[in-house]
Amino acid sequence: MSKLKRWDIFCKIVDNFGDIGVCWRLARQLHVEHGLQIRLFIDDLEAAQAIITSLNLPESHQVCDEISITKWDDKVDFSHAAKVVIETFSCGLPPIYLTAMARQKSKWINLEYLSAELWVADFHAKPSPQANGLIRYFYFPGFTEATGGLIREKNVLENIHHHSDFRLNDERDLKVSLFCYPNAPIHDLFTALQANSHKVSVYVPASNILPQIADFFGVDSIDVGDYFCRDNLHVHVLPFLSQADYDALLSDCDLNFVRGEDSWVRAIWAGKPFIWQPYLQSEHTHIKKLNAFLALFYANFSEKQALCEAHECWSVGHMPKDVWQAYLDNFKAIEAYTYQQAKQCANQLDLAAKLVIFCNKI
Ligand code: TRH
Repeated sequence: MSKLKRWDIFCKIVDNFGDIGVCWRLARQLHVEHGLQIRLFIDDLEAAQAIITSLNLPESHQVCDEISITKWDDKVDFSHAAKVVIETFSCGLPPIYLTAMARQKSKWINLEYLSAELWVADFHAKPSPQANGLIRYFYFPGFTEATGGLIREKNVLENIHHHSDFRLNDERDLKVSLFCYPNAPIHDLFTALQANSHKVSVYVPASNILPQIADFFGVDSIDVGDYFCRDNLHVHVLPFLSQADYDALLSDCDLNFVRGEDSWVRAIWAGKPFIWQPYLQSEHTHIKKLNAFLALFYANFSEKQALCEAHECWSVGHMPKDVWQAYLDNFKAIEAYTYQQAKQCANQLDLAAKLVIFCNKI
C-alpha cells in the first residue's frame, strides 16, 4: 500500500468519453486495489454522467463508489492540496491549488495519452522542474516495461463477468461490437457483412454513429432497442452501457471495433480480435499512432498483412470487400495471436501499480 494515502485527480473533458473513462477507471482502481483516498475534480459533470451513472448533477460535491467527486469550477476551495496530484492529459491545474501544492510539497504527475510509439519510453517519467519549486513528471502509459503500463484491474481477463450481468446469446453467429468514430466506413463494413457466408450479429452501443447506421438501413433515425436485418447482417442497437457491461460485451463478442484510448485497452483485456480506430488528429498523427501500435502489438504475428490492411482501411474511411474478406480468412490466426498477446501484456505491471511505486520513489 502507498505511504501517500490522499491523491487528487483532475479531469477536463475535452471530447467524447475517453478522458473521464480513463480517470474513472484509474480512480476506482487506486482506491480498491491500493487503498487510496481519491478526490476527483471534473469540469463537466453532465458529460461525466455517461460514465459515472450515479452522479447527481445538482450536487457540486458528492461521493460515488467511494470516490469523492467535486465539480471543478471557480467556487471550489483549492487551498489544500493532496500529497499526490494527478493532472490528466495536460488539463492544467488551478493557480491557487498550485500554491497549495508547493506548500505541501506535493508530487505532481501529468498522465499522458496512450501511444505505442517508440519515443514514449524515452519521455516516460521525465521530470520538468517548475518555477514554484515543484517538479512536474510526465507519466506515459504504454505497452512495454519501459513505459507507465496499461490500466488493468487485478485478474481482469478472468473477472470480466464478475462485475456485470451482461450476456449475449450463445448462438453460433459471428458476434461483433461496434464503437467507432462517424468517419469510419460503416457502410462498407455493413455491405460486406450482409454478404457474409453465415449470420453476423452486430451490437452497437448508442453513440454518435447512429445516423450512419440509420442511413445504411434507409430510415430517418434510430433508437436504443432497434433491430435491423439485411441478408446475413443483424444489427442490435444497445443503450450506452456501463463500463462493466461494455467490458462484458467486448468479452462476449468474437470481434470488437474500438476507438480512442480506453475502449482500445479494454479490447485487449477482452482477449478477442479487435480493430482499433485512433482518435482523429491533424497531420495524420493518428495514422502514425496506428502503425506504431500494429508494429508493436503484432510484431511476432507472421500473418499480419490482412489485419494491418483492415486497420488502415477502417481508419482512412474506406473498407474494400476483399480487404474485409482477407481479414475474415485470417480470423482464426488473429484470434489465437490476440489472445496470447493479451495474456503477455497482462503479465506486465499495470499502470496503477506502477504509478503507486513511482510516486513512492520520487
Ligand atoms: O470516447 P472516445 O473516443 O474518447 C477519446 C479518446 O480517449 C481519445 O484518446 C481522446 O483524445 C479523446 O477522447 C478526447 O474513446 P475511448 O477512449 O474508448 O472512451 C470511451 C469510454 O466509454 C471508455 O471508457 C469505454 C466507455 N464506454 C462505456 O462505458 N459504454 C459504452 O457503451 C461504450 C461504447 C463505451
